[in-house]
Amino acid sequence: MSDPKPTYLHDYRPPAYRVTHVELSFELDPAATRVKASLQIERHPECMAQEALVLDGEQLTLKHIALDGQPLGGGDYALTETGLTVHRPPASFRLDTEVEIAPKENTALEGLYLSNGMYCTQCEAEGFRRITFYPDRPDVMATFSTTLIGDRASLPVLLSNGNPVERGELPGGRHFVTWHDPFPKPSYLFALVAGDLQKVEDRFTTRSGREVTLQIWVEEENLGKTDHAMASLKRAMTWDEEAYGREYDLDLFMIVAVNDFNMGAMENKGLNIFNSAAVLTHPHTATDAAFQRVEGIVAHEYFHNWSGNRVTCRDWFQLSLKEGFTVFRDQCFSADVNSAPVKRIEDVSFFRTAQFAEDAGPTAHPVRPDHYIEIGNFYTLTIYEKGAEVVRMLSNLVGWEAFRRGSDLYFERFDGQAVTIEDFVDCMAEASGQDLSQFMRWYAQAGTPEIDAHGEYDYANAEYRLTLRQRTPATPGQPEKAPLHIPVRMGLVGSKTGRDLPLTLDGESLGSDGVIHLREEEQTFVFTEVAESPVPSLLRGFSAPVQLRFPYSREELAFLLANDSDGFNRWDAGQRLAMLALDDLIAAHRNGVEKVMDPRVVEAFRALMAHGGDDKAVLAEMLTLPSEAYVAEQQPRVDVEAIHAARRFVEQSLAAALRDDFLHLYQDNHRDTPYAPEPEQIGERSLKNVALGYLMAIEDEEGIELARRQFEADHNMTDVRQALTLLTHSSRSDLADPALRTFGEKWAHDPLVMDQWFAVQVTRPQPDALERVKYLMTHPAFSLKNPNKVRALVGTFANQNRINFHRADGEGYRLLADVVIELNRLNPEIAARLVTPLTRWQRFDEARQALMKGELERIRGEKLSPNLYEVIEKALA
Ligand code: B3K
Ligand code: ZN
Repeated sequence: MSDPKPTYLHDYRPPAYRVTHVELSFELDPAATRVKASLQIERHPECMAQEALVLDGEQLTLKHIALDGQPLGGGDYALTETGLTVHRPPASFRLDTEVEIAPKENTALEGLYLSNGMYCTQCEAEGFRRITFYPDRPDVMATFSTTLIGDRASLPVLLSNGNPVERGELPGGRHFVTWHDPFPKPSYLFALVAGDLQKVEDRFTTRSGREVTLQIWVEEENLGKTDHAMASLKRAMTWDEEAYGREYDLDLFMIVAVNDFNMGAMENKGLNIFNSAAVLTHPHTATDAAFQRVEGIVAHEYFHNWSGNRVTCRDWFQLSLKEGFTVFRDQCFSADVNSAPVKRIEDVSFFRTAQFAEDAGPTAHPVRPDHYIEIGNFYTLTIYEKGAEVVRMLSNLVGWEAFRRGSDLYFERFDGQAVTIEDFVDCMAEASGQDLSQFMRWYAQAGTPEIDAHGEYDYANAEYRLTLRQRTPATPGQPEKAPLHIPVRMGLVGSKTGRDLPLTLDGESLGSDGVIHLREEEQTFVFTEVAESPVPSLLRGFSAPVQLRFPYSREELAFLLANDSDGFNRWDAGQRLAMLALDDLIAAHRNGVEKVMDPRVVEAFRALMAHGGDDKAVLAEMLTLPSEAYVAEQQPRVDVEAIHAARRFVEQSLAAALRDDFLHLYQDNHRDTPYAPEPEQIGERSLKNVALGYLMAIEDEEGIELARRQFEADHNMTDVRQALTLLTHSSRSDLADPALRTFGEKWAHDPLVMDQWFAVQVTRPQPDALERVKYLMTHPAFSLKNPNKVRALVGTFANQNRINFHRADGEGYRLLADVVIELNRLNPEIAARLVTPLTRWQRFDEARQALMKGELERIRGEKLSPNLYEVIEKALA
């Protein structure tokens, strides 16, 4: 086969033929499922009569084809590797096809496949073409009627989109159910599930009075793990009515949990399919973080019913239209129902680590890419998270009320249509009366903009002059960048009072917390009537997804950490202060000089613990040092060992200096009240577990005893997992081994808990971690065919155990490449994702660069899937 070819945005043409209605029937069989499709097709009025009908289709065996009931002869159509062409069809007609597919051979988990004996589908983005011949593109929207036929005993439950309209018995112990979905939808939202499942049911009444039945379908042993997802769903339904005026539109909403799934979940109309890890929770099996993740994902998929399903994307270049907007919606939801500052801190800290790295690497792309080889490679942090930051900026620029009007207009104007990012932004411009043309560059330019800021206080004139200079570094294919419209939310904190000073700019009052707009390459903002010399607090709440540099002194950072009225910036000041200390230590390590801890960091931490405010979850974040990955992101060239040693040194120095404070913090926040995934409890647990982490960093005897007791008390998974992690990561095998054994035996039956058992072990800083990964890959609970297992064991090792993955002998790289090569055959989407750490080779020293590139070349020597081909070519370009 020749090299896969890119698809370009500028080549977009509307479809020549539309499908208005689809009738599908499935005779389910693991090796030979029969799919009959009856498509009602119409030629676009502006298309020429000679235009052929081109349908997508992959890995399908055609058994029958007829047009308006007449079987087609060999000269009437042509079959290729990628589809089927019907020559000279009439302007309006019915096309019937019958194909055979083999779900049990499907290890890519795209299209129709089997997971634990249960049939399920994943069609986004281009999986439907592995089910039947179809114009598999999102701008073709049709109503669907689907009949599922299967063995009654082994497949008692048969589900698809919409509402069930008919069911009955068939000869040979089989039965059928027919579903009808009245809402026209693109093929990527099609779904079916068939298996031996049980349901948990609840009800929701929408505010206009529609009674909706809510069902969560799981395997029997998981029946006790659905409460939180159900409660989250109802909260999300209420929230979308209140925040966006959006109601649910069918009588039935179903969620199904499956074990083998490439992503977190999928928003199929009326039938959301979830990775079991994104829906099942129980206090004894899931951590607080997992509870919150489930809540966020349930909400995200539900919100797609409007932002994605009712109004969908014209083509896959517009992916962020639905994903960026929906992530923004789920972030706001989670902020509203939990601690808002913590949600923002968590999101930004993840974003600045992972999305910044993507933007700085060889696969950098804009929020709206202009070409792709494999769209499956574009479900990225840039499309999702940066897309959400762009929508957040829009909402801040126009203000919430205009944003809401713009969103109402968007849903009303485009309901039932497949549209573009311009359509969305135009609604916002129309509703607000603002000119958003420069803002559109955010969608077109890749790379993280950098802002260099500096300020001067003019005592005599009571003026503060703030100069901001923006620059976006070149990214692959985009050497030149134009200036962006960057909203910078800020305050000037009086250095004597510690209070926000009133902001007056060009004679206009901005209040004490205002937004300035950087549009030029360089701009100076002169604030007048500034009564005392200020410390600027810039980019409050991370008001734009940029890297902002300001030459703060450590004293100024400690001052902001103590005084900033913006919770997010207080946290950020602490991170910056810790970063400065880490920088010194990294240099000391490199130069072989003795390491000395900066006493200002110790004092700042002491002050935080003494009076750090009432939000315990925020305090826990403030007491958490930047991760090795984040520190690496801030270095011009990553020095793996120095970063690890420096961070460890800071952690241990803080623990030694503040040992009693950490001990008290632990004791004050340790509870044995029954577990609830509620903000207050979560905050207490976070704080206590951060404190325990410090005590264990110096293997304090009392700390060890607390960790042991916390593990043995077995009160909830958050506490157990943290204790297990700390014991496993300690230098003492007499602590690690018994705990791992107890945990592994106790949970051998629960795949989601075993994933955690894997992750805990492969993040060990000890030098045996790599051998452990290899050993665990032979464990009966591991399987390369299950994406959760691959992520828990190999993904966690490569992304979170930096010191061992980047071993100087290159064994970590070799291991990852071996797994990627195997997955290239089994599951290309997962293979292309997993290889990411190797693509970042430019960031490391020459010896590591050579080793990483060597492994990429070795992968390139294989017969590659388009997914991996695209990533490897970019990485080696
Ligand atoms: N829309 C799905 C993503 C599916 C991607 C598959 N290649 C999940 C989500 O964003 O909600
Ligand atoms: Zn989504």
